[in-house]
Amino acid sequence: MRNTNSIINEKNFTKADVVLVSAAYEKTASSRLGTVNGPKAIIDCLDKKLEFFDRKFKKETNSFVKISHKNLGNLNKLSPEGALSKIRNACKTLINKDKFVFLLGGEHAVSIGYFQALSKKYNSKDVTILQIDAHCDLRDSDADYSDHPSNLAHSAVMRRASELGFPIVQVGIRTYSKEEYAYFSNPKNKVKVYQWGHGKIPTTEEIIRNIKTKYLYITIDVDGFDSAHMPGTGTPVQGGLEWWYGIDLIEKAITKRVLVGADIVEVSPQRDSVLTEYGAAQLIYTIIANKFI
Ligand SMILES: [Mn+2]
Repeated sequence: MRNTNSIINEKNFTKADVVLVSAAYEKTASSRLGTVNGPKAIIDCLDKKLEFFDRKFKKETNSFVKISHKNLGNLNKLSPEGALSKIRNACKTLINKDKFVFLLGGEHAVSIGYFQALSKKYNSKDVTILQIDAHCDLRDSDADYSDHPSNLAHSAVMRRASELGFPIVQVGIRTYSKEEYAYFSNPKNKVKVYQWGHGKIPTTEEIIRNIKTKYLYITIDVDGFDSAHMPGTGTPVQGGLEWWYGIDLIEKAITKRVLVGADIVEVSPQRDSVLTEYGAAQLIYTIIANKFI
């Protein structure tokens, strides 16, 4: 049934163009908690609070894209392996039906499940992951700071992606460990890092030129953006992407490459500010508009 009063306008997944998959999962977060509440806060904003009209395309995106929502429930009750297998299976089923899956976290670890599903449908070497993030997330595990080390930790998510064979382009990076530095400095690993606060900020065109594949996946850790825009997140770092720079980068990337999947993670709703969930919802709606226009 269509509901034109909401951006989430299609109840039936099988009829949808886009399926938003909520993955409320937070097991390995390293400082402030709360990302388990991210998906619901984002969905609430998408449901009733955003303007439908896209001022770039002069159209209401929800009048020509069918958008559905699948909630995987509270994944914190499961083991990390169990939670990731649930995410992987949900993504796999939907992408095999040619649905565009937009995964909502949760901590960044949720993306591993999606990457695993994606690597079964595409040759990973043909899909560049464009990562907006303050952190590289290239650790082999979180053993250097956790009492319960895991190689499925949020700080290891891009290392797992790299091992699956995906080329990676990281944007907004402003902190990393010695181990991560060694990993991305090795050209064999195919990780291109654009740092903020360390030399000149690149043009968006330069970043797009370094996406060498036809296919593109976008993973947005909201802490990649400046904390003025995205204050509600688990591991904030000052001085991130300016809002319109981020939008320009995303829009250009989708125009020049074929977007096959996306996720947005690490939204940790704050008591006194709804800025982060509004921003995340707007990014999702903008990505869908640019993909389906
Ligand atoms: Mn991060």
